[in-house]
Amino acid sequence: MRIRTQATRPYEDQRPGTSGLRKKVRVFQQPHYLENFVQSIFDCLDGLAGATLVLGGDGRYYNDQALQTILKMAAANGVGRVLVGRNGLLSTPAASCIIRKHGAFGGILLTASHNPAGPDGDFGVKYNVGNGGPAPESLTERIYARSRELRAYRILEVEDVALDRLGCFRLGAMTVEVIDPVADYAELMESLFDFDRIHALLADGFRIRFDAMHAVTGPYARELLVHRLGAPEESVVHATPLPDFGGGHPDPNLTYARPLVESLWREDAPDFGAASDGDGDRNMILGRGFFVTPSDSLALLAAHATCAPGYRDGLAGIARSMPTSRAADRVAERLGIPCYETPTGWKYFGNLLDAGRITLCGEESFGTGSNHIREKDGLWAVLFWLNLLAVARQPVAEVVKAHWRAYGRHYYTRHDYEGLDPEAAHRLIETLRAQLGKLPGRSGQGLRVLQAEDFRYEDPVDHSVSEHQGIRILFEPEARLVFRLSGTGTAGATLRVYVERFEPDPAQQDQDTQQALAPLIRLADEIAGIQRLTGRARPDVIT
Ligand code: G16
Repeated sequence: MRIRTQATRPYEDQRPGTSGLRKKVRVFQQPHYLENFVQSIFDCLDGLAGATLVLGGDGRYYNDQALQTILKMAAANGVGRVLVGRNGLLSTPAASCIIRKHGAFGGILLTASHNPAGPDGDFGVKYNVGNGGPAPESLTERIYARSRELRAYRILEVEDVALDRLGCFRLGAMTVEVIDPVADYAELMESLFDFDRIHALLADGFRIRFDAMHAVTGPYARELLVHRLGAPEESVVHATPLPDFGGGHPDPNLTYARPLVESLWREDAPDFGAASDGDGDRNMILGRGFFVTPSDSLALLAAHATCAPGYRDGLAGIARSMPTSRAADRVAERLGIPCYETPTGWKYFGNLLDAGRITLCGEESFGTGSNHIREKDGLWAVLFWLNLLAVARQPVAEVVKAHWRAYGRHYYTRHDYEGLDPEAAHRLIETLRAQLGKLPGRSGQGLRVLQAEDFRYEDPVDHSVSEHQGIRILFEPEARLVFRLSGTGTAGATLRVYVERFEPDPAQQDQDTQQALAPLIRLADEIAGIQRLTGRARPDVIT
C-alpha cells in the first residue's frame, strides 16, 4: 500500500455555509473536488496524527464513494483510528453522541440534511469537533482559506473496503472500526427519558406514527419506538434509508411531509405524529389535526422539562436562534433562567452548552436539542414529547393550548421564497439594510415600528462577533418581522421571512395562523418590496 501525493488545483467555492459544505452531487463529482475539501479539513486540524475520528452519513447517493475516499485519505494523513457506522450510516445526532462518548478528536459527517438526494440532488460534508458539535466559524473559515491554496492531497492506494460487518480491520497504519450506528445513541436516549412510562402510554392504546421519510432515522426509530418502547411495527413508516430518499424531500414540515400531515387530519388519525429529516437532526411534532410549531415545541419542552428523568434537576438556561419565536423567552422568564438569542446555525449553541449556561436550545427550522449532545436531535424531541404526554395524559392540542393560556400565544409563520436570482435577493436585503435607520416610528397595518436592526451577535463565552445575521424589525403591539437569506441552499438564493405576533388574550388564541398574521405579512411586502424586487407574488413554502 502506497501513499500517493496527488497534485491538484484549488476550487474557489468551498466555503462552508450554515452547516458544512453543501453542493449538488455533480459539483462534488468534479475531479478532486471532494478530496480537496477533505485535505483542507485535515490540514487545519492540529493534533490529528494518531487521533480517532468518527465517520458516517445519512445514506444518500454518493455517500458510498465518499466514505471510501475519506477513509483512504484519513489513513494517508496519519489518523490513528476511524469509527464508522455500519454501511456508512450515522445520523447526525448519533455521530455527535459517538464523538463525545468515545472521546474522539472529531468527526466527518456526509449529509446535505433535508435537501433532496440522488444523482441530481445534493451532497454535503461537515466537520464536527471534539465536543460533538459543528466546527465553529473560525475553523470553517480556516478550512475555506486552506482550500483556496491547496496544491496536493494525500491518499492511500488501496482497494475499497467492506463496511457491512461490525468489527475492526487495518487500512495502512490506521484502524477502521465498523460500529453499530444505533446502539450508543439508543443507550443515551434511555438514560434521559422515562421509557417505562412511555411504554405504558403506548400499551394503553396511544397510537403514534413516525415518518422516517426513507432517510437515516428509520433504523433508529425502529429500535427505539418499536423494539424498546413496544409501539406496533407499522408505527414507523418509510423506515428504510434509500440513496435517493425514495425521490422525496426529507424535510419534516407541512409541505414536504404531506402524507404524514394528511394522516393526522383523518378520522382515524393516530394520537401523535412526527417526522425527521435526511440526517435525523430535525423534527416535526403533530397531534390529531394539530401542528406544533418548532418555536412552541421548544417552549413547551422547557416548561415541562422536569417530567423527564434527564432534566429532573431543572434547566440552567435556554437558547434560541434569533428568528425563532419568543415563546421560549417567556418560559425562561418565569423559570428565572437566562434565555440567549443566537444567529441561525446550531454551531452558535456550542459554546453556551459547553459552558453550562444552557440546557435546552432550539430553532424555528424544526431543530430542538439539549446538552446531551452538540447537534439538534430529531428522535430526542420525539421521545421528549412522548415522555411529556405519558405524564400529562392529554391530547397534544390540549397540552399546547393550556400552555398558550398560561403564557400567551406567539402566532408564528415562516415564508420561504426559493430559487431566487441571487442578485435580486441580495439587493432586497441591501435595500432593507439601507432604510433601517428610517423605520423606527413609522406605522402601518395598525403596527408601529419600535426598532429595526441588522442582527449582530457577540458570543458571551468567547466574545467572537458575527455580523449581518438577519434584519429584524420589532413592532408595537408586540410583533416582529425578520428577513434573512438561507445559508443552506444549493440553487439560487432563498429568502426567508419570519413573521411573529404575540397574543395574550386566550379568547383570541384560536385563529388560523396565516389569518392572524395577515396584516404583518402585508407589511413585510410593503417594507421589503418582495414582489417588486423578486417578481414573486407568493412564497414557495409556508411553515
Ligand atoms: C441547518 C442548520 C440550522 C439552521 C438550518 C436553516 O439545519 O444546522 O441551524 O437553522 O440549517 O438554515 P438556513 O436558514 O440558513 O437555511 P440542517 O438541518 O440543514 O443541518
